[in-house]
Amino acid sequence: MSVRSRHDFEEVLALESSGNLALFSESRSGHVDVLVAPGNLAQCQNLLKSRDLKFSVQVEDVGSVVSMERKKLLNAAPPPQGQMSYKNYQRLSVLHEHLDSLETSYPWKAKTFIVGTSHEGRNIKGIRITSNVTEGTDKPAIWLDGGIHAREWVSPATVMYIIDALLGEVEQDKAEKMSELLEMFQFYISPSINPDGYEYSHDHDRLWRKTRAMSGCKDNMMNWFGGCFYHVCYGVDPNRNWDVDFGRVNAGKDPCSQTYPGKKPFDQKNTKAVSDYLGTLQDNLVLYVTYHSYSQLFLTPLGYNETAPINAEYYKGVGDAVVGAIFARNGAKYINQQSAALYAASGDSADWVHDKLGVTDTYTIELRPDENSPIGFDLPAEQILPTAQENVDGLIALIDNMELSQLKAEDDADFF
Ligand code: 0X9
Ligand code: ZN
Repeated sequence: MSVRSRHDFEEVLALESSGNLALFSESRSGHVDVLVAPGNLAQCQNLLKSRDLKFSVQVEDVGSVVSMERKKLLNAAPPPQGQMSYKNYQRLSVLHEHLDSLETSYPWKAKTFIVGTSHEGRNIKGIRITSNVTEGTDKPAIWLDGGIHAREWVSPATVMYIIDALLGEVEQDKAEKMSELLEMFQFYISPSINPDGYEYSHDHDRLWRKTRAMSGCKDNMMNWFGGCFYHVCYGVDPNRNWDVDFGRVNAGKDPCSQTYPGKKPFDQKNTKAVSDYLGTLQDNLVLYVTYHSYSQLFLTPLGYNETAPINAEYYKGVGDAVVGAIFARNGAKYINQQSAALYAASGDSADWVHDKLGVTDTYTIELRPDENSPIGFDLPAEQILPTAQENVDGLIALIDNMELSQLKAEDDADFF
């Protein structure tokens, strides 16, 4: 559906709030995808026409596409215990067991850690990778995370592949480069930082985005007995829940909304745990990258404010190097732009690390498919591998071109 103005978008949000449709993607270059239940179709079409909102049908029956994927997944055997496969999307237990097995295989390079636990008690697991992981070190730290949005399945898969690449399980022709990176940096990587949502999107609702804690009453309406007038809402948008410009823009007021930021910053166990952990790394942290899908974008600071930052030229240079490297791998075109140019949104993780931890290099990457894809979150499993591969190359280009590497190159030049 086309959204030509903020006003159009407000109309769509109002239709979401009245239960006529569900927002399916955020608004991207003048359009937004919405999901309409069969029973609401006629009424919804009339409402859109009466508001002069232009629309077309992208997918007639989303349910059948999702259930076909589900059937395929149920038929596919999971990889043997401890192993990973990129032929299919994997459950949380497969990701976690693979991290454990990597720690066993590479005891001098890899050590798992627990960031914290989720509302439903699942571990938020991570792996620290560096050349001398058994010793304490003051090396600059790089944090990568995936899966903050539940339905963006290619994100945890890509982050797992990056872990495998750093350790030489895949991309073996890059062994020399990887050992250079592990000499210079310590990587902290957590592939699934919204584990309740991720599992829920596998078991119950493929298109679930948020966390899973009870978040309030529909339209904030309570009844006389202290219950909800309409119904209870679940989940908070974990990428609106960070303590930066909280709740100001692109953050739903209704607890049932897809972008509901929560009652207050960090009231979700997962965002609290991840931000606390990041805080402990502050002195060393030089790069933060969070992987989302979809639209094929490399998003640079800031995301809550469209004003260009003073170092816009620097971000342009880094981003161009990244999208160039991504393109060179498999020919996929990603766009390099300021995060708020997609849409301004308050309370996201990259902005918090940027503003509150004072890290210059904080980026959000929107993985495949491109923005015109009809069911963007449901990227066909055959595309997991190329997506992951191009993002190994993208990450290397990012590290090679970021401020710290440039400073180091200058130091080395002075030295000789
Ligand atoms: O809306 C989001 O949180 C991200 N897009 S997604 O479709 N994966 O949900 C984009 C975050 C970029 N940040 C800002 N624009 N602030
Ligand atoms: Zn996302």
